[in-house]
Amino acid sequence: MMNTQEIEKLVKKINVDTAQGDVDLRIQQIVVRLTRDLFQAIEDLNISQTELWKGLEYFTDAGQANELGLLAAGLGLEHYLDLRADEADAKAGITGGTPRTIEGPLYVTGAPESVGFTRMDDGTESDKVPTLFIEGTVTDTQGNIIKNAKVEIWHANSLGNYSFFDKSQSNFNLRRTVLTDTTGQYVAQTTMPVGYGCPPQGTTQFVLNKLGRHGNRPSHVHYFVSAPGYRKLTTQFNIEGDQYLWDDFAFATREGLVATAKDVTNEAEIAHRGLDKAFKHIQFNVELVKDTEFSPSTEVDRRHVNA
Ligand code: MBD
Ligand code: FE
Repeated sequence: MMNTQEIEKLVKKINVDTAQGDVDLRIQQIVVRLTRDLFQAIEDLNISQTELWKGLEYFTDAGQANELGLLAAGLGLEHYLDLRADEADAKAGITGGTPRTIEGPLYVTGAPESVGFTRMDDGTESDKVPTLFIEGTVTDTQGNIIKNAKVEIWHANSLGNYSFFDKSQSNFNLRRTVLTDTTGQYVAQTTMPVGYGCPPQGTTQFVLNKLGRHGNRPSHVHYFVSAPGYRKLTTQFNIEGDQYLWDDFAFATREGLVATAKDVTNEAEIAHRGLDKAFKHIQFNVELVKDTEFSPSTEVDRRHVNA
């Protein structure tokens, strides 16, 4: 058994005293801290050799399955980073605007772009699930409209799957970029998403099972919203009525981000949309906060697939 001081000394001996070439001091700081905390956890919990190797093998498998982003969502790491960002904003005196919530692991760059209106679905599910119209404005926190704001939207299909990751879907199905029109509005015609569930045989669900947890998300739609001079917003709305709304395995549902899908059955409104059956409608307005030189950055450098 080693005490904390001995562990501290050992870790320093291994990764600090041995340095010869250029040192990235930030990486050194993080590696020293994380190995120290790991050694300490091995002491405190008496983690066995087998347990240690199983843990490393787990990360190998999770990485090969490209599930580390999913694991970060499921273990609440991503939500925790949101809470920290909220705290940093509060300290900087930033209030108002649409709340942030996690990006999740399934964004893809390069989606088709249009102005004002976009049709997101490829039509293959039109008979299976209701059509959904999502409409909203992008404004500042004073309610002034923001023209030409970039609204990136992505969501799952009727099986809870996302295009690109689900190779059975067409390219960029349910992924679009729409710029707000001269009145600050955007309209997206799509199909009702169904909540995502972690692959049942996957590495993330494996660990969730050990914790007695499910791996389900409520039905939701993701957004990145940006405009010059404003802070970039990463958010989602989660849809009222889903059994997982407040039991999300990724903890993304937040007050202010719950949307109601209203049934529209009025014949004139159906005809006005060029449809022949009832559809669902969600209003999701976005408020962006002005950027200043004192605001904490909302840019996150994160690897994305460019499909
Ligand atoms: C998702 O669709 C999602 O949004 C998150 C956070 C994790 C897994 C799948
Ligand atoms: Fe999602």
